[in-house]
Amino acid sequence: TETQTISHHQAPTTKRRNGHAASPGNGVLDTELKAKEGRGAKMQLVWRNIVLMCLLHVGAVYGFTLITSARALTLVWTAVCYAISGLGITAGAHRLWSHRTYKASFPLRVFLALANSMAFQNDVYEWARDHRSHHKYSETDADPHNATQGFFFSHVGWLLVRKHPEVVAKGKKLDMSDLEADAVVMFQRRHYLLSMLLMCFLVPTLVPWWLWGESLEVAYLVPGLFRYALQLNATWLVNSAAHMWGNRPYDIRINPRENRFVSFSALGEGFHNYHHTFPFDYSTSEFGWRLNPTTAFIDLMCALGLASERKKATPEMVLARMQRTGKDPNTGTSTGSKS
Ligand code: ST9
Ligand code: ZN
Ligand code: ZN
Repeated sequence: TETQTISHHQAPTTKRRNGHAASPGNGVLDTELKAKEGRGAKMQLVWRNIVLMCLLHVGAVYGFTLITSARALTLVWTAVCYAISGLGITAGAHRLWSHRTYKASFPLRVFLALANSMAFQNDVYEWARDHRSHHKYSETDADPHNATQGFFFSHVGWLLVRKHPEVVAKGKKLDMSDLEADAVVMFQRRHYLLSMLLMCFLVPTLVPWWLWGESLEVAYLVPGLFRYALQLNATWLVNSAAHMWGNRPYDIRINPRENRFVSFSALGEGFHNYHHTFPFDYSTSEFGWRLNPTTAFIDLMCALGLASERKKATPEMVLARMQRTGKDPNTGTSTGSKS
């Protein structure tokens, strides 16, 4: 069998929400917390995912050591693949399909769906369903990558275990009818396996091999596996690091934070306190193109007539919100530390 049951609270990295380290022997505390958190306290490991994720990262580290033997054009191609697949997540699955922050024409949606398959982060429909759950039920059991369960769980652990029943139960209440009505999204979902294999592995490998005679080994391991793993980790840092480290100028009551390092590696998606406060804003930040190539891309698409109707929080709205929720009511200061 590919799954195994472990006691959730005995996971080595688990820390209590209230700051106490997990103490498996303490029956009273355990029962109390289980009742409070509504957990059956079981997590089911999915061994297939654990093995594949380990193999991917071993391959990616080996790919990293091959960078010095790659042709210059292969390195440029690796960056191009990173940018295209990144936009498939940021401009596509995230800002367009999860949050509807702007409108995209048919050709742009086709490009974004292909770019999204290149990122291999599940199909757009599934990604958006999990992401809407993440915003609506943020940091509860119904949040697929609930950051109160620790760095590892919110980073990658959630992809290695069965989902908490609350994710499925509460997720069923989400309205997904807009995506069900989008032919591009449903086509990508139907043909996901094929489009993912083609875009995430075959195209990145075959282009450098055919066009400039790169070795198949380097072509598969550098723009293929290394680029894929790097981009997965950049994305996951939004769920882990940007829910733990950084300032909270817009809403001090929530955990998501402004993290410049994450913004840089995730094409502009690290302004996470702003984003959770104004999820409808197409720019996910008040600072325009600063550390935010995704916003520049959407603006370019609008200039070309391929996108329209960008939604944006006004400066007045942002200021009013900062004054209302951005400061500690007791000290009157904005802080980056965990409350
Ligand atoms: C990956 C995704 O990496 C990363 C997402 C990150 C999100 C970041 C967001 C941050 C903001 C944006 C920043 C972008 C930055 C980009 C930078 C780029 C440079 N609601 O899942 P199943 C139901 S993927 C409602 O199988 P299990 C539903 O009926 C990596 N219902 O549950 C579903 O059936 P169906 C590669 C829901 O068995 C059924 O339950 N992929 C919901 O517990 C079963 O669902 C992988 O590694 C919901 N939310 O399995 C694969 N969820 O779909 C990982 C579920 O038919 N996934 N239902 O309708 C899996 O193998 C499995 O999902 C599992 C759980 C083992 C994790
Ligand atoms: Zn978040
Ligand atoms: Zn979001």
